[in-house]
Amino acid sequence: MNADEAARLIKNEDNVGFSGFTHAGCPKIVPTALAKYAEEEHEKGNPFKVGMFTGASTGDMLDGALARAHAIKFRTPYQTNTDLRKSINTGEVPYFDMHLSSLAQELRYGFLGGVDVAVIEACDVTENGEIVPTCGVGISPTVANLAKIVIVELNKWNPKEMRGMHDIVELQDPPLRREIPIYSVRDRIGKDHIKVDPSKIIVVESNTPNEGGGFAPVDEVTTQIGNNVANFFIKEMAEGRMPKSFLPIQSGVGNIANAVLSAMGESKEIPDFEVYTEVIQDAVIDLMESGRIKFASGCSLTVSNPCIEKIYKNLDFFKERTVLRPSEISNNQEVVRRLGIIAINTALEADIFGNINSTHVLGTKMMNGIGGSGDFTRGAYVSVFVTPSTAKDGKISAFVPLVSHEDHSEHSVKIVISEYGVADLRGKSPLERAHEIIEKCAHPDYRPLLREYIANAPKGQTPFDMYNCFAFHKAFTETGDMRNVKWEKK
Ligand code: 0RQ
Repeated sequence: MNADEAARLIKNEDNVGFSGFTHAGCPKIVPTALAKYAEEEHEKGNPFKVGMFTGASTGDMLDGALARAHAIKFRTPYQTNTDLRKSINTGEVPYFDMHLSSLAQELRYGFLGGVDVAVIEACDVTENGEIVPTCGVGISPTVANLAKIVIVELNKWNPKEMRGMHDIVELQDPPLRREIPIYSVRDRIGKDHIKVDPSKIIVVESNTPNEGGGFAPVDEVTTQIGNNVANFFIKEMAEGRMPKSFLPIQSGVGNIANAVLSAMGESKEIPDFEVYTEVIQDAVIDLMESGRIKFASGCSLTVSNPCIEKIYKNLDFFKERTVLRPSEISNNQEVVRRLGIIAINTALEADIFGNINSTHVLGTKMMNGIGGSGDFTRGAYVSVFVTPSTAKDGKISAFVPLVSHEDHSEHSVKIVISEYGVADLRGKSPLERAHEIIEKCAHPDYRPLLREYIANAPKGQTPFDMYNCFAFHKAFTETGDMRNVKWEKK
């Protein structure tokens, strides 16, 4: 079929599962055609909206196009698209933020309604129903199995020789679930394709480039954060808290995470290492080429277009060193805890006790979502959160008396790192943690204010002043700068 015909198989109110993870591996021409179809229906006065299940965020041709067409009934899990974010924050699109590893099983459990149609980008599809994904896997095996119709967007921009890079498996559900037999980053436990009943497959051919943008260049602050992370791990090894052979790394998404990985790769004292993560970003590929990263297991190749073109030109080299898994495996807590993953994720905001807000600006507006950060943080050998000490030219402190939204609690967060230093929260009481974060990580402009908050708060296990815990946020909302904080007297 062509994309327009295939899009018309999707009905108003259907739930649609899409392939991919970030922009990597997402279908493009069928969602674009679906958005056009929705607009045509709206012009005729007909309702047309679909529920959307994805692996993580997607490209603009999917999330962006459907948001602009006002065609989204419901959306889960992670997202990063500007237009979709606007629709969520105006209240137009109901959005359910959840841990990425849980979505596949919750779809199978029936917690989120059925999956009517799956749209899967593939580099190959066979007559007997074998579908080979492209550079992102996400929830594809599950939505392909659950859906009544599977639209395969066969995108020739991706070489079919990618076959062999994936390790596709779906978990058995309780009470029959067994252990996941991954004992090292390199272990493969599944097939090189997704298998579905061929009678439900529709193929749409395409030749459409990826939507992979680049990263912000590394600046002084991100370089310093990266160096602080690398130095922290060097010290951990020297003091015997980290095996000398090192442990596999998970690193989050975005500019800071990319810069942190580069810094770790450049450090001469950190041995060559492996990556067990969800998104494999450009820095991993560069370090693989230089030999610093020996192997990467992930859910997607979330790389810039020049980088994916480089991978496709040298596929044999990268296939030997990379495996792409479904998100329920790449982010699985059982495997994370067994392998002893070092989890490094980025916070939007942290409080002085070590609670982390990864998702909500000023407690209200959704940024991206929790993504896989919770999947890795809770089970990690050591969980690290990194953040610049301030945002918006110093007007926002990343370190506040109380987070305005909580994604990761003080119980899961071990280390916090800014450009100023490293706060080690392990084994410390809330008050000790507060002093550690204020003196090591907060920006010097904000340190006296945070000390004042602690000094004036009621004493107890956790110094918590209900009259002033959001005074920084109030100052920013009223004056545009958290430094203008005024404490409320009681
Ligand atoms: O705004 O874009 O207007 O300049 O937030 O911040 O510093 O560029 O950082 O690109 O690394 O993203 C937490 C969003 C960081 C990301 C977050 C503003 C800041 C800037 C972006 P501008 P940076 P990054 C696996 C792991 C959650 C999920 C996760 C994220 C913009 O890392 O989504 O960890 N993490 N997944 O100015 C208001 C604050 C702010 C603030 C920063 N306190 N208040 N604005 N900003 N701090 C990935 C997957 O699951 C797929």
